Amino acid sequence: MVKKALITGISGQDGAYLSKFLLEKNYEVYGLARRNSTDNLNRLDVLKIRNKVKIVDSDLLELSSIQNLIKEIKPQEIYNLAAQSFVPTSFSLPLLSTEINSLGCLRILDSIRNIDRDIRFYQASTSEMFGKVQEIPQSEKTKFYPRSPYGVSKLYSHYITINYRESYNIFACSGILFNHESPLRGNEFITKKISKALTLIKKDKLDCLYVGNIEAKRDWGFAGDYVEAMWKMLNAKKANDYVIATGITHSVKEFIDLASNYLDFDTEWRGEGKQIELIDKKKNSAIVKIDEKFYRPAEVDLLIGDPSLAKSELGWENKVSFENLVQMMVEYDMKNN
Ligand code: NAP
Ligand code: F7E
Repeated sequence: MVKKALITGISGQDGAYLSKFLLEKNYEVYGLARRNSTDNLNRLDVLKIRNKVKIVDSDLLELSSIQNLIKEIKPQEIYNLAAQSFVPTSFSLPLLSTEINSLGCLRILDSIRNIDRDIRFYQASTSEMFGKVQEIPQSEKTKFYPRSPYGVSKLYSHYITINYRESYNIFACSGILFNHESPLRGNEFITKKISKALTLIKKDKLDCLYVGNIEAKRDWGFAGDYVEAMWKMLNAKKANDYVIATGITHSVKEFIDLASNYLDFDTEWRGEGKQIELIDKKKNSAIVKIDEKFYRPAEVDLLIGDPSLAKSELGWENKVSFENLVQMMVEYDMKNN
């Protein structure tokens, strides 16, 4: 029997990679997308899968529409990837972010409870729930301390997923994924912002990149590797929650250094604190500067995950290294900008 999967957030980075992964496993893939005034399914074009998935019109804010979709499609698996996922926007739009991220998840879970409790459910949880970290590295047992409305909203969906598993015996998993990136990453996230801007500077189409806190450290992996973990969770013998990470951390500054190296810039950092600048020595001009507007009201300074449970129980391992990830993103942007 061909399995059917419903993916919310199919127009996003992970939605695109997960669709490709499931299609290769011969799933019938349905993607929940909200109506947009412009075409936002271009990631599916890049991966050459747009005409292989079935797009269904809905929104995580609309309960009856979600219920109808589940009744019509009868999926065996639902992957809830839809979210207001940009941390700074969660500070400016905290209520909307919570409506989508917290109650959106509950709307799906409660629909499963009422319609078909055999549907397996994946919730896209996040390392942002660790926030001001209480332990290094962070594992499934580490205490949470979110630092943004986004992190708090995701903590609700994490616990409601566990609650529906324990209360109603639904096969519901929460994947606590650390930052994962790709050439298809949204433009406002720091990795894509760096790779895109530095390639534009290289081509003399931009003078300077403005960023916020370059000392922040993240455990960055490749999105293509991480969607495999989502599928492994839903196809395991027992539902559980897993940290998915590389186990290695790097600062934003290190990301900038590596990306500029790949682009053959000859650079050096000059100055200190918020006055620091990255100088292109050939042109003797700054190509990276700090702009305070990119600092957050509360920062997550350091994330580094311990993925050993995912390795031992799911056989999941990270494949693409940090160095290869940076190279992949820079090469893609060199070709496409
Ligand atoms: P993304 O690129 O920002 O995609 C988010 C998706 O959610 C988009 O398809 C967006 O649709 C959709 N969406 C937003 N609000 C919606 C609503 N009200 N109804 C229906 N769809 C809605 O995010 P991503 O990087 O692929 O991440 C996927 C999920 O994993 C998110 O839940 C994110 O919070 C979580 N996560 C991501 C990371 C990471 O490093 N990437 C790490 C941990 C967890 P539009 O195109 O219409 O905006
Ligand atoms: O920031 C610092 C910023 O926006 C990373 C989402 O997918 O991963 C993502 O959240 C770091 C932060 O990702 C700029 O302060 C400095 O410390 O790329 P980001 P994020 O906030 O870690 C988690 C796991 C998710 O779940 C989220 O959905 O970089 N930073 N300067 C900057 N960040 C941005 N965006 N822009 C800057 O100019």
